[in-house]
Parts: sequence; structure tokens; C-alpha cells
Amino acid sequence: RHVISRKDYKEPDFFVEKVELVFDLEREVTNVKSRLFIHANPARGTGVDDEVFLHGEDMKLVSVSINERRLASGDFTVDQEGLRFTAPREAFIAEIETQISPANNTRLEGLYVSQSAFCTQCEAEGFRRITYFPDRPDVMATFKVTINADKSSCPVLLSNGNLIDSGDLDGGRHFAVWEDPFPKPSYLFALVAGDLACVEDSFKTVSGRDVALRIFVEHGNEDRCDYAMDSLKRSMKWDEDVYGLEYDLDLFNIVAVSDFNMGAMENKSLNVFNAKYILAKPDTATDMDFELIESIVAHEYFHNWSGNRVTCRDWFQLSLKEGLTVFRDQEFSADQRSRPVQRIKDVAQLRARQFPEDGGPLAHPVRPDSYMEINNFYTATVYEKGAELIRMMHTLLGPDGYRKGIDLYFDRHDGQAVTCDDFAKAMEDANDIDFTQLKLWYSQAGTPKLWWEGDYDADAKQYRITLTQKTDPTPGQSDKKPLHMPVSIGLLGADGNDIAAKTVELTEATQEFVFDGVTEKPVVSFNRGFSAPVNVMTDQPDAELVFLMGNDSDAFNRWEAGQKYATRLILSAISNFEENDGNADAALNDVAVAVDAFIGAMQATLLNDGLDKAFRADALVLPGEEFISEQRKPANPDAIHQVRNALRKRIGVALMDDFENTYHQNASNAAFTPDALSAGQRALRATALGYLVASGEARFADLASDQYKASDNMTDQMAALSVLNHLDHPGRADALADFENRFAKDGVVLDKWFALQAMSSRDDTLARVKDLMGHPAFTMRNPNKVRSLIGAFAVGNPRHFHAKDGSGYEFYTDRLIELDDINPQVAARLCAPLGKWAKYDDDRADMMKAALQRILAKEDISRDLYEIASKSAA
Ligand code: DPP
Ligand code: ZN
Repeated sequence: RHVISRKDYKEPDFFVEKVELVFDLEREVTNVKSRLFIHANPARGTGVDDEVFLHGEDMKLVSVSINERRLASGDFTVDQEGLRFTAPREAFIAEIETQISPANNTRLEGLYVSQSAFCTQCEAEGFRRITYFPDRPDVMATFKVTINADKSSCPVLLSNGNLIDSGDLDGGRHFAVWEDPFPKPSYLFALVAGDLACVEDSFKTVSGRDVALRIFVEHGNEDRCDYAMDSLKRSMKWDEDVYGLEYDLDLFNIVAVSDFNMGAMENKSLNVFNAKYILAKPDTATDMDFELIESIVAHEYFHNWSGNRVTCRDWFQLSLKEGLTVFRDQEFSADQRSRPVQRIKDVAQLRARQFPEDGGPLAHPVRPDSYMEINNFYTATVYEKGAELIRMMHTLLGPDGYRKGIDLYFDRHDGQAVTCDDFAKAMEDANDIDFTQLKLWYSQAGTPKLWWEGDYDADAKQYRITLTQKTDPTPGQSDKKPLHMPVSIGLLGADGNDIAAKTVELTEATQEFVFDGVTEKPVVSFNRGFSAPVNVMTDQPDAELVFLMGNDSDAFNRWEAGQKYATRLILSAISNFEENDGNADAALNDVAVAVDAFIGAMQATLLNDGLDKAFRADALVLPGEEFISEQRKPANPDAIHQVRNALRKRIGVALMDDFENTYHQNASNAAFTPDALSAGQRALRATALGYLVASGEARFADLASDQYKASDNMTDQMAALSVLNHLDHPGRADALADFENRFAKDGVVLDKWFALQAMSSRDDTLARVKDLMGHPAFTMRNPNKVRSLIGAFAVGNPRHFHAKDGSGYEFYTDRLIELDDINPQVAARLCAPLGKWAKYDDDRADMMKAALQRILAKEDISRDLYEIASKSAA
């Protein structure tokens, strides 16, 4: 299998400065004519041959001409990877005609059909499935695109840049010509054609230019675009205000499609979105959906600068645009909503997705050193850990220094394809600072472990704190160096106020820091705001955690103290689980004193009206089963599930009155609005309902059932349904049937219904999931459906996925093998859960490894799935 290495990077031998494309769109056979204006790279070495190589896969080549002379079959060669011919001495024009089949493109890379529309996905290497081209991001060209299509089925014809011509053709066809003045890599090319409805708005930029904003959706969805449009306008404004970055064309188009491998794609001026991240109205979308729409619309918009104007030299630099853009969208959301709540959400996500990746067989640096299939590197590490790296720069430089670095970066590199080193260099040069050690975060994989030890000297009024860091080996990297990281530390006095607070810069393996003027022995609030993305290993006594839960001025660490306490309780009960004959309640009794203290602290949080409701809702949620399973080897999914539920039940029983009051006090008769404040109120109420149902009292299941029937918005309905989902209550079947009826024809909404059932802890879940595969709305060809039913089963239902008899693994493995022939990218993405075998007991580990071997034995396995399965099995 071919491995591509970062160290082998070579500049292109040839550049394409201009591309003219003509598409004759037909579902079965689309004809693509391309004219490429090519010249040799003046910087290439002497003695190189004049062979031109253009990537191309799965296409029919009709003809190649150079400077209007058609090449004979002996003048070029074509294989599975592309087309080769000898270049003339001077700059030249290559004309290439190819044929592709959009209707048969189930990989959803390149040009394909979604519902009735044609659309494209070219990142990372999809353009080579449309025509022969140097499909690498350091080749940047201007594009002129002519689209010919049937006028009645495709009234809308879109590509990047500006519409410069359009008109009718014979035979009921018409055409449009688009020209993008900004040179761009092929991965940012897009084309959309279909019968789509359009919602319009506009935005006036800071310099006074009017930008037409359009969102294209399937007919009937026009009333579900408001929030995405509003998010787009707020993003445009925010980027001007915070980064000084203005939009650069007179139009900005978004298209929502049903079949999409990713969340969305930042093609220049023509973003294509998974419909799930555009369509929303109160009765179809939850608060969480609104939140995701806001952040993804912003993310793709922000790419116009961080990704498009300045792009990546090669795919190893993917985090150059993704880490930076994730940091930008996180900060945008923090400014739109609650900053601490946003940070909690981002860290929870990092710990749930990235830490396990960093500690498992697929661990790789933020800037990987090698890959077989680049699509496998759109990972939590490249995105979320990459964002943490940028956040650390922000912390170390402060907002002004960071902005100086950003300004220099865009100034210096506008219009270029650059590297992560170039980004760091701009930060260094603008601030006269050395990031050599900080840059190790780009190259060193693994989550660092951090310990601390404090020592109070009453006479000197000094508090000394010694930090120790260590990063465990990861595949291919045995020796790790100490990293540079900002660690924010607060010292609390007995009254709960801060005595001192500062951010120290850890650079050594072990290093001491001193706080002066400390008048009493403090309680330490360590790594505030998660300033360093590490695993803090030091345990604090229960009483200190309770104190921090109630007093820390850093809201993130209040939440963190609660999570730590809960995790510790659950883990100690789990270790007593076997001795107690698998009785979770008895296991909790063994730690009853700590449980009571924890419940007291939870109650104080619940009743603290000084804290915002969204925060309280988050702080009351126990760490998830997946997170707990990461904390101890071997993980026992049954024990985790039972102990966690038993603790929830105890909390529900002990605080029943408080939860009941909270539930009723937070009911609202006002019309639904998706703002953060109202969302927080709904979240707190949903948390209360969850605990009330967990208490086991039947009347609360009735309450949930009533809530489902009475509420007019999806957030409250899903809150009810997701607690009913695990019960035998008749309200469950009624609500699910109602949901199915209402949304039978509504793909994006029905996905919630599939996912709920896949995540149910009821005993009949696997059988039900198998049945649902035959549901008329289910198809393995739609990635959202696959993720909702199959993906949710593996990721959201540890208990059934890891069933002792192996039935979960067997079902899942069959699906991956089936999916690999349809959509390798999605199949590879879903393979990761099987790679966590090392976390489980021998029986489960053996079954998971056998599942991976079965996948590897598949005939014609894709490069995508092979890479993930083989690395996971190692
Ligand atoms: N889905 C990816 C993103 O926007 C493509 N670049 O981050
Ligand atoms: Zn992105």
C-alpha cells in the first residue's frame, strides 16, 4: 500500500494559471471539457524531464490535445492514477475531454447526484474524479466554468465567483458561465445544478460593498433557512470586527444537499452544506442543532480567509486552515453565547473525541508525517487539537499580540499556499518571540500528562507549585520531549475568593513556580479554562473538589471539579462492582459518604441562581459512558452503564423536590426563540426531567410523555423522547410513532428518530436496529442515515455495541464491509470504534481484533478502510 510522506514534498513541476471548464450535465454520462493554461515551474531543478502528470481516477478519457494538436494514443499514457504526456518547451494549452457518471457516483467525491440536483465535493482529492488535473493545493488557478444542462430539471446553475453570462440553448437546455477571479486550488472548486428554491438576503461590508447572500434548498424548505442566514450575517460582521477581515466578492452562495460525506465545504463563494447544518425551524430542530448551524456556517465562512485566500501547501498542513478555523468558530460562538459554557462544550468534545484518538492506535500529530488516504486525516486531532494549539498561541501572546501575528500572516501570505511553519513564523515575527518549542505540538502526538504538587510556606507567605509533564509513546514516536504550554492557576482562600491567579509558562519536564503574598494556605484551581490541553493527573481531596464546585471564579473549573468528582465516584463504585455481585447499588453504598457529599454539591449548583442556566445544566450532567470507559483498563461497559445509572437514580431521588421545582419553574409559554438564554432554560429543565425519570418514579415517565405531546418545539420534544427512549413506558411507542408519521418524508428530522432507537439501552435494541435497516427511509447510500443508525449504535450505545456475546461487533462489521463498496470514506470513518480493543477485557478485545481482521480480508478493500483497519489492528 502506498504511503505518502511529508518529507517527500516537492514543488510542482508545472503550474496551471487558468482553467476553463465546460460541463454538459447528464445524470448517466456527463461530458467535461477542460482547457488548462500550463507553464513550467521556474524554480524546478535542471535535468528534470518534461513529463507532465495530471491526476485522474475513474473517468473515461475521450481526448487530449496540446496547443490544439490532438495527441495520438502513443503520445500519452493513462493509468489508475492519472495521465502523463511530454510538455512542449514553452507554456502551453492542454485540452482534455472526459466523461463521468454522476448518478453512479456513490462515493460522493467529485461530481454526483443528491436527490435531483448535481453537486460536487472536491476536498481533498475529488477534483481528479471530474477531470485530469494537478490536483494538489499548491497549484492555484483561476477558474472559468460553463455549465450546460436541461433547463426544466436544472433551472439553477452555480459555480464559484461571478456569473458572467447565461442563456438558452437548443433542445430545452440552457447554460451559465461563472468566473472566479481569485486563484484557487482545485479542492475549492464547486458546481451545483438543480431545481432548488432560493432564500435571499444581503450584507453591507465594512467598506460599504453590498454582498448578495443566497441559500439554496429543496423546494418546501424555504422556511428553514432563517437561522443559517442570520448566522452568516453575524459571522461576516464578527470577522470584520475581530479579525479585520472583509468579504471579497459581491455574492455568497450556500447550497444545502441531503447526501454529503462531511458537515460542509468552504468552496470559494459557493459553500455546499450537509442539509442537517442549514435547515432549522423551532418544530424541526433542537437548540443543539441551532448551535451547530451557527458554528458551522461561521466555520465555512471564516475559511474564506483562513483556507481560501491563504491555503495549504500540501495536505500535511491541513491543520493550518482547520485548526485555525475551528479556533475562530469557537471564539465566534463564545462571543455569541456564553464563553464558559462554550469552553466546557469544546473541552468535553476534545476529551470525548480527540483524547481517545491521541491515546489509541490512530494517534497522529496535528501535522501528520504520513498517510495512505488523506480523507482519513480530517480528524479530531487535526481540527480540535489543532485549534487548541492556536488557542495556546492566543493565550501566550494575548489578544493584541495574537492579532498582530494574524495581520502579518494574511498580509504576507495572501494568495499563497503555505505551511504551519509559515503561520508560526508570522506569529513569531510580529511578536519577536520564539515558538520553536511550542511548535512541538504540531509534530508530537499524544496527550501530555501533567502533575502538580503545592507547598505553602506561611512565614514567607509563598505558595510554591511544582509542575511535571510527560507524554506517553504513541505509534511511531517513542521518545517525547517536554512541551511549552500556558497553565493558568488560581489560588482560593477559605472565603472562596481568589488570593492570587496567574498563567505560568511550563517549558521543562519539571518546573517550579512561586506565588508571593499568599496569606493563607490556599485551595488550588489548576489549569483554569483548560489553558493547556492535557490530562491533569493530580487528585485533589473530595472536600477541595466540593469547595471548587461551589466557589471557583473560573466557571470552567467549577464544572471540571464536578466532573472529576463524579468520575472518581463512578470509578470507585465500578471497582467494587464485581465484589458486590454486579449490584451497582451495593457498589455505590461502599462509597456512600462521598456520594452524599457529591449530591450536596450538585444541589448547591442546581439551586445557585447566580449561575447561568446553561452552565447549571452542563454541570449537572455526569461524565458520559465513553469518557468513563477511557479512564480505566479494562473498561467494563455493563458496569459503567449500571453504576452511572444507579448514581443518576440516587441524585434523582435525593433532589427530587428541587428537580421538580426546577422543572416547573422553567416551563415557558413564550414562543420559541433559539437564543442562548432561552436555550439554557430549556436545557436546565431537560436535565431536571432526566433526573426525575431516573429516580424511577412512574409519574415522571408520564410527565415526559405529556411533555412530548404538549410541546410545540423539537427541543422539548427530543428532551422528552430521549428519556422515554430507554423505558418500557407506553408513551415511548406513542411518541416514536407520532414522530415517524410527522417526519416520514423529512430526511434530516427523521435521522433523529433513527439515532434515538439505535442509542436505546433497551434489550431489544440490536434487533430493532436490524429491522430499521429495512425501513423505507433508510438507505446505505445516504451518509446521514448511516451515521444516524449504524454510527450512533457504535458510538452512542456502548452497552449494546460491546455486548458480551459479540452480536454488536458482528452486526457492525457486516455493515462496514457492505458500506466500503458504496462509500469508502464514510466506512473508514466508522471503523474507529473497533480500534479501541485495547481498552477492553480479553474476550471483547479478541472479538474486536477478529472483526478488524475480517474487514482486512475483504476483497477489493478501499484504501480508506484499509488504512484505518490495518492501523487499528496493529
Ligand atoms: N468539512 C471540512 C471543513 O469545513 C472541509 N474543509 O472543515
Ligand atoms: Zn474547516
